[in-house]
Amino acid sequence: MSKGFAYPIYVTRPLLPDLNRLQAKMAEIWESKWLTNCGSQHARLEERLTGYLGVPCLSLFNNGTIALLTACQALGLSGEVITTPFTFAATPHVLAWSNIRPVFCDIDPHSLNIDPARIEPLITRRTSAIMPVHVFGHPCDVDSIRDIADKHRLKVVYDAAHACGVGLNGVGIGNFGDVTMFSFHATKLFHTVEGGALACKDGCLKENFELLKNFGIQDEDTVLLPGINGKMNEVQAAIGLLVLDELAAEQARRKRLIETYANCLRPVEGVSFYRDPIGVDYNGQYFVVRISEKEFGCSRDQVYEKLKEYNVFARKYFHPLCSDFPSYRRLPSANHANLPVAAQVAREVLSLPLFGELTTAQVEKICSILASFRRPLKAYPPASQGSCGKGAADSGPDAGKLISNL
Ligand code: T4K
Repeated sequence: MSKGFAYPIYVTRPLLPDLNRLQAKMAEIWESKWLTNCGSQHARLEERLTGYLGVPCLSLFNNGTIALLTACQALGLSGEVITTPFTFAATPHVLAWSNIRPVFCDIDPHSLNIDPARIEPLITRRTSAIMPVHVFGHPCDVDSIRDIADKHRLKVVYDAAHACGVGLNGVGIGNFGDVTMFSFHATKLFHTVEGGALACKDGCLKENFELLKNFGIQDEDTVLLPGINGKMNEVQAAIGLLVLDELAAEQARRKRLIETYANCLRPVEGVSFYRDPIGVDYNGQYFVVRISEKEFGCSRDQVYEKLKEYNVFARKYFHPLCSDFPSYRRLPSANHANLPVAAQVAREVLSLPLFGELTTAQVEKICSILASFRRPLKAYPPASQGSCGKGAADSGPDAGKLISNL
């Protein structure tokens, strides 16, 4: 590929701990012959992460999705839960699997998180909770959400899949709401290959998580609850311990790259990005831009396709909106008339490559490739017939099975 990179540049790459250190860890596990069911690696990781996240209680899981499912079960959520359409599929799917109807609420045009001003009109007598997402790791308006939840006696379950290590005015992001879920998937800044956790303030709730993630088994003679298998195994936990050792350095590298992106893209008309307000300690999980077709002269879809020609694999997180999935698009709250901001944002967002191994020079090159696509508007026909690339079509099978009884 002469005009771009000679090798693919993906949106992310996992932080891989030193292989020799991993081998030593594996030898420890092999020696113990203890592979899962909450062994010593699990205990050590839980303790260290509780401190790192600054939360009162933490329970580890085999992935974030099962953790979120367990939170719904433990809190006894039912009926309807108000959430954002601008998230990964797992958020509404967890509700659907819990026989709960997701009610989609529009988002704030800056933070891209659920817009608290739009929540109250969606509350009905069936509403049991709000499930906001700290999307891309940027904190939600936690104070307004708490006020609404208190007023209507609703639970709040935060999906903080992207927000491991984020701080808000010196407080760990896992301290808001009733429960906060973190994802430790390989694509996350901190990871255990696959993994997740639930944070809460209440020791009794943590005990409930522990029971639920182990089939509801209390002891050899007692199975108290219909639980699930949500346990993180010893290999996952050991990898997590090693990744945790290297996290601060990875974050420092990513923060430098974010500054490079910001400096290079700030002057490019039609490209915008969000910076957290003062008081937010950002974790460096993503760098997301919005492409305004009107000002940039080229649509997000065209930019996405063109970047691939240069071996740059950005991602359209999160397009399509979850409310446009076949399983949900017939819900009244999924109507685009109710979600104007989310609908526009989903057409404009693009997650650019961000991981510690990238160099400043590579980021500068990605930015100059992207900026080179900019055209005075007249030079480009509308996106549907554009010369940059084809617009993505929103087609697919009709309403799916799962949602039919919601
Ligand atoms: N809530 C939210 C808001 C979430 O974003 C997620 C997950 C969840 C809940 C659920 O948490 P988990 O149950 O996953 O713990 C990825 C991740 O699989 C997913 O965890 C994540 N969100 C989502 C935003 O991104 P994909 O389908 O984009 O992943 P994939 O396989 O296309 O990977 C993206 C890029 O990462 C690849 O192009 C290259 C790189 N990569 C990926 C993997 C898996 C690697 O370099 N190595 C790897 O091993 O979903």
